[in-house]
Amino acid sequence: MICVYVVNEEPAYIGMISVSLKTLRAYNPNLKVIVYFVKDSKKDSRKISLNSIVSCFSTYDVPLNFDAFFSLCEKLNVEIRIRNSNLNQKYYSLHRLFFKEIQEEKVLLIDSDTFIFENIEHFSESYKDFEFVATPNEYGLHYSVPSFSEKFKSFNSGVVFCQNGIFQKWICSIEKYCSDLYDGKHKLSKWLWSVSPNCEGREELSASLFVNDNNVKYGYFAEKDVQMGNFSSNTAILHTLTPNYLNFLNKFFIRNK
Ligand SMILES: [Mn+2]
Repeated sequence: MICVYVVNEEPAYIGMISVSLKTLRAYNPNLKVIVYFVKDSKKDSRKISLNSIVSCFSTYDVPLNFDAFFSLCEKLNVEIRIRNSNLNQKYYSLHRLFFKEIQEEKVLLIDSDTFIFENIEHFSESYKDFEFVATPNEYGLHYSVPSFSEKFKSFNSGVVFCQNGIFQKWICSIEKYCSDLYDGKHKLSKWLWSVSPNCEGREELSASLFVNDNNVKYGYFAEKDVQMGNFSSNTAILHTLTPNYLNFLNKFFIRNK
């Protein structure tokens, strides 16, 4: 199993991914990790909570630019692949399209707004019966998505384990789903615009649509492995969701430095 991340030139994201990689390496010395560093002049950053995150990092020794980040990756034995973005995209997460190049069979995708607390190499064994594994998404909890069955809880796509060629197929499906949802060409477009400001969450919804439309063998992460948004008990990976990031940074990282 390999771990993959993607980041752009936004200092807040560079800081967040640096913290995530430090925590990952602390418990996973042998895992292969690849980061796609996308040069996009910060074009595709989401415009939330980023300034306060940067000012918090700048008082600590957290990389906020490429040179400092590159040194950290060398130290942590993390491979960086630099790519230039010429995609006509409306959403940061579409930088994930560069993951098309990933050939490995078992892949764990990790967002930058995460903390890792344990060794995670057992994921490939624990989830060997599934092709796509993630945590349930927020709007899967608050709204039922029209056209999904009751028992299908839609996914958050911040931490995703894939195998069986599903990672590549999923990545290749993202762009069309996202642009169709945004442009009103998908049957769920109207619904998503009605429950989510600026049609946000289309990247997560596209993951759920991909799994649902292609009969992918899906599962959900156990709470001991991945938790999202809330931290209720011990877990290997906490996906904070960016607006909550600073609370957890103070709780888990800065305090214990
Ligand atoms: Mn996230």
